[in-house]
Amino acid sequence: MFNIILFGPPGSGKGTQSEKLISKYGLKHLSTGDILRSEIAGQTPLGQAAKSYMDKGQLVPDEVVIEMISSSLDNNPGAYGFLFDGFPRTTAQAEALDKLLSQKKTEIAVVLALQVSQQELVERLLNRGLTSGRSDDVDESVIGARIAEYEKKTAAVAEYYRKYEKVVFIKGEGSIDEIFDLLCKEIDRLISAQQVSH
Ligand code: B4P
Repeated sequence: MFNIILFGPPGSGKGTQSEKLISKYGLKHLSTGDILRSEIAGQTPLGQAAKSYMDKGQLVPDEVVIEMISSSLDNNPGAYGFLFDGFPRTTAQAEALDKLLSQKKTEIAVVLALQVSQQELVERLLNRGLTSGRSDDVDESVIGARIAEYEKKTAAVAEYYRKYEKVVFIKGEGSIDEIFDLLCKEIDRLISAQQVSH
């Protein structure tokens, strides 16, 4: 299996680039943000609980998202690999993911970390808020809270994977295609290295 984490602050392009990467590499896309939004749309108890956190720009509790990812992994036994988008967002989530993957005799190949300035993040999210209907994109104070959550709880995830030398930083500013090319170069390099070692 070949598993990637696409990492970065809110608005860094994770969702945007994931769509292109899964179609090129045939990976199964697991976006905790998308799963949570579909639970909200379906007005499930999980969605109703998650909405109160998301509307404030806060992270949803670890147990909830870890359980969601665990079921998604179980529901896709034949996948060639997974692209994790927006997960893990805390060190506890990263530890849980490593455990889940090792039970399936696999691991994370690489963490591709998109780097974007704070000013650009805020501009992109406010811009998406004009059309997305996402309540967490319209209010600048909620966007500020999401970025603060990232700094406080999520940035540490890059440190966690750096210990295992799995993090590659990618410039996340420029055109969507330019960034996609940078991501593909890294992935292609890893895939050829894996093929040589087997
Ligand atoms: P997510 O759905 O993961 O979304 P995101 O962080 O807002 O953004 P993403 O990075 O995917 O957006 P993109 O840049 O593609 O999270 C939403 C909420 O869900 C969180 O705040 C949290 O409450 C909850 N949640 C999710 N996962 C969780 C977890 N694991 N644990 C706890 N809570 C969790 O798009 C942004 C905009 O930028 C778009 O309009 C796009 O068109 C634009 N854009 C992208 N690339 C661009 C480029 N190169 N140039 C210009 N614009 C660009």
